This record gives sequence, C-alpha cells and structure tokens, in this order.
Amino acid sequence: MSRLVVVSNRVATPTETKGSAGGGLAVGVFGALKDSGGVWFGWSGDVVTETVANQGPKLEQDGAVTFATVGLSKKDYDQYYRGFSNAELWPVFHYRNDLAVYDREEYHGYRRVNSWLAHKLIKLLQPDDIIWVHDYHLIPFAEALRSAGIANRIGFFLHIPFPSPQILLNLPPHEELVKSLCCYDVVGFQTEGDELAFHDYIQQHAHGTVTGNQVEAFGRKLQTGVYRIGVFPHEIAEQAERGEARQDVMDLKQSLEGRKLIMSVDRLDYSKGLVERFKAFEQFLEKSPEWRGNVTLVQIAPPTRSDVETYQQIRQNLEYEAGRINGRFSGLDYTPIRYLNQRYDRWKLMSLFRESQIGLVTPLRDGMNLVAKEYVAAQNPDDPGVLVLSQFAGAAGEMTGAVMVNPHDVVGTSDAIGRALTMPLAERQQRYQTNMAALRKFDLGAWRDRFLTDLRGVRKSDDAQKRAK
Ligand code: GDG
Repeated sequence: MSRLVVVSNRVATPTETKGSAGGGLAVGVFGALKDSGGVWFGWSGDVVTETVANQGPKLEQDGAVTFATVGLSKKDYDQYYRGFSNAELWPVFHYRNDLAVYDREEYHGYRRVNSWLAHKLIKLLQPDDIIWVHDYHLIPFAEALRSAGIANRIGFFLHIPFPSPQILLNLPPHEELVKSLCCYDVVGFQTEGDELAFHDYIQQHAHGTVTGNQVEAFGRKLQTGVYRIGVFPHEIAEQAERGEARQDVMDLKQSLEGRKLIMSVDRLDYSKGLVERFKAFEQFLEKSPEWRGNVTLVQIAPPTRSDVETYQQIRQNLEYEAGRINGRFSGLDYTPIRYLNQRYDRWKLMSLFRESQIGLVTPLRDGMNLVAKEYVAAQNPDDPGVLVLSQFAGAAGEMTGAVMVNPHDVVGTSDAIGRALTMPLAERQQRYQTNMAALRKFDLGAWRDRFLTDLRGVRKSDDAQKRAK
C-alpha cells in the first residue's frame, strides 16, 4: 500500500493522537497513517521569526509516522491564518458575508503561504504517496504542488459548509478558489447540500460539466463525494462511563442538588449560535416559572481566534447575555447559566454529557458538528438524555432521533427544551437507538476509509503538470 501524507493547517501532537488526550479526529487520522506509514505535515501552531520558519520542517518520528511541522512568521500568520482564512473564508463559508473582511493583501498572503508550505512538503514526498489535504486554509495547496510538477494523487476534504453560489460570489477571488479546488483528484464534502452547491457553481459560473460525481472544469477532471465525518462511539462511551466515578464529575453532580442539567460545548464562535441559545433558555425560564431553580445550563466555550475582531465581539456579547439572564433568574443558591470560558479534558466533557438530560447543540451553520455525535455516544442506554439539534448542522442529516430546531426561532427552541425535559423514558430510548444506529454506520473509521479508498482508486495524474497550466 502506498504511503499516506496528511496535510492540515494544524498538526496534532503525538500525544493528541493517543486516545483520551486529544480529539477523536486526531486519533482517527493517525490510525490511517499508522496503517500505511506516512507523514502528517502542517503548521506547528507557533509564530516564529522568518529565519526560524525557513529552517523547518521539524521532524518527529512515532513508529511509521513522521510528524513534520513548520512555524509561521508573524506576517504569514496575520495574512494566511488570522486574515484570509478566518476573517474572510470562515464567515463567507458559514453564510456570514456581513462579518467577512476582504483584504487583497491577505489573499495574496494566503496563496503565498500555501505555495511556501507546498514547497516545504515536496522535499518529503515519494512518488507513490497519496496526499490528503484538509480544510479551507489549504484550498490552493494542490495547485501549488501541481505547478511544481507533482503528479501524486491528491484529495481534499472540506470540514466546513460549501456555500451556495449566490453567497460564494460575494468573495472577490471566488473563481480562482474554485479553480484551485479543481486541481485535486477527489474533493470531499460533509453533506449532499455542500456537494450540490459546488456542482451548481461549476455548472452555472465555471462553464463546467457535472456527470454524477465526475466534474470537468477549468480544463481539469476530478471527482467529488460526500463523506460524513463521525466519531468512534465505543471510545466515547468508555470515557463517559469511566469519568462518572471521578471526583470532578461527582462534585458537579452534588452542586446541582438534584437539578436537571443541560449541556452545551462549543468553540467560542459566532457560527455556533450561542447568543440565540442563551435567549432561548431565557425564554424557557420566562414561560415556565416551575422550572426556575430546577434546571441549569452549563455552557463550555473555550475561546478561539481571539485576535480576530468578530471573535472579541461575540465574547463580549455572550458575557453580557449570560450576566443579564443570570441577573434576572438567579437565586441565592441558583445560577441558571454556568458559562465557562475554558477548555476541559475530553473525558470530563463526555462524562458531563452522560450526566445531563439535554445536549443543546444549536449552531446557525455547521459543516457537521461532532459535539452532537459525541453527546449521543456518551449517553447511558438505560436512561439516555435528549439531543436538541439545529437543522443547520450537517449532523441533522443523520441524527434523525434528535428534537430538531431552527436556532433563529427562540420560542421554538424554548419549546423544544421543555419537551426534552419532560420526555418519557421510552421515547428517549427510541430516539437514542435511532441516533446510535446512524453513529455506528457513519463512524470515524468509515469516513476515513471511504475517502481514502476513493482517493486510492483514482488514476495517478500523469498529466498533472499539463493540467495545471
Ligand atoms: C470543524 C467544523 C466539523 C470543544 N471544546 C472542548 C473540546 N471540544 C471538542 C469537541 C469536538 C471538537 O472540539 C469540536 O468539533 P465540532 O465538530 O463541534 O466543531 P468545529 O471545531 O467547528 O470543527 C465542524 C468538524 O470540523 C469536523 O469535521 O464537524 O462542522 O466546523 O470534538 O468535543 N475538547 C476538549 N475540551 C474542550 O473544552 N477536550
């Protein structure tokens, strides 16, 4: 089997790939690398001087897997990561053109860094390697490799939504970006809707053709596919169960004094619908006085991208909303919203999910949303909690046992909270079983293996050099 080379903006540390320390995704991708041997390449997460950046990559060996990381200079970080990736691509791809800030210099920086990274990788490549590139930071990566004559099979998986053409057209370099995507051999999306949006763009705006999953545009041929990312439900259930008896979790249980628990966990991001969620919980307490003092919402929201202005604003908004709502409904021994702005160990999150009666997952737009799946996997089958899920999360396509909400509808979400809190055991179990069946079918291993099988199945791009011109 040919070697696998994974390229992602951030590379997991070897520790994060080992079970409970890291996220499921790191473990899943590492599993594939271990099987075929290979390289995981990307940014280390460090901002360094230009001289140091140019010395990389730093190599770390773990069995058959090499972790290869580079630092970024301050200018590259600002333009490629903070700027074009997170202040332009992220909002537009999440249908938030109102929050997007386009800066031509940052866009040029984004392309320059992609090309610089590609040239760093070339030195580590072998002719038969298959290359799997992840996410929106790296759209032009294959184009840079192709221009340097690399003919290996290269696949791309987009973890976030692909916006409909009417939204994408707002992004000034939309055509260059889609053209860059066409330099991959396989482009994978989270849902059918995302794939369809890409096909629509190809047909309506790129004079291309789409036949089934075969795309021809900009003089190139590629295939697309839908690969729903999942979790390893077993691993999560074990973590959740083991954590139940640990002190921190017992302390939380005790502090709830028999109150019902609603759990939410999200990176602090405007796409996750946190303000709308707080308002729905407020509406619920307003309409249902009998629940005041009897239910607590724990919102864990570790900060991310805090040097992007819109992220500073969302943080301020949320602090204000949590304070306002708590001011309205708190008692001497009761705080309705516990808003925790920090990162917790994974096992702790899974155990808290298991202790709770509701998993409230209400993004305004989300590629998939793994928290929704983790919540279900962590439940006790004999007495499962209820997933209340936004219809705009990719996960809504499979988690059909969830109570579905439109997160913009504050009253509707508030009603769903009430319904979930009083749902009879038999219905909770039946919904849990429906969700678990989907989780088992589309687990993380299936996602990874299906993508890699498709990528290994395409013909090597003998004419890659020619096609890139
Ligand atoms: C992108 C797409 C897509 C969160 N807080 C803590 C913590 N987490 C973990 C969760 C979960 C992960 O981070 C978040 O994954 P999501 O899928 O919910 O969301 P994004 O970060 O936006 O991910 C998304 C995903 O890529 C995969 O393709 O589903 O749509 O936006 O695993 O549990 N983990 C720990 N402490 C925390 O405080 N340990």
